[in-house]
Amino acid sequence: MERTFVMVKPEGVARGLIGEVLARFERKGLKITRLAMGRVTTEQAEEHYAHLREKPFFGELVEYITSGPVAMAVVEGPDAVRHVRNLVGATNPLEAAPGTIRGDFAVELPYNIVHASDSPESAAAEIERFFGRS
Ligand code: IDP
Ligand code: MG
Repeated sequence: MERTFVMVKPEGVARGLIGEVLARFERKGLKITRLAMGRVTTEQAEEHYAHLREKPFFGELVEYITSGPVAMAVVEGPDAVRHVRNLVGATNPLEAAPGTIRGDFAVELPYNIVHASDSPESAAAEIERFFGRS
């Protein structure tokens, strides 16, 4: 069993896509074991996207992710990290295959509907960052 962290980003929440996004993980056979609405603080955003700090779009990215309410979930199952990344699709909506979340619901960066952890180690850090120690 593996755990991963998923966030429906502000435009996904604003567009009413929380249920649509989470349903895809459930339909796949994965389990949602934690769920919360919240706001990402600037401090959390800068930490969460630290790997992109040198990119020219970093400021815009932090502004975007802190711009409105988000939905956060822990999703569990065998190889949950890789299954969820497959369901989410490529980072750039232009490259995300139809049938994936980003391929079906997004058109341009940085607005790609959903975040999902890229490794079990990132998942553990992100779950602690957004849900706290459990
Ligand atoms: P990921 O979300 O698929 O893991 P990362 O490379 O970790 O992709 O990037 C984090 C987020 O930063 C992306 O989901 C997207 O919202 C934003 N982003 C990534 N690359 C670009 C870019 O070239 N321009 C604008 N935003 C970007
Ligand atoms: Mg990433």
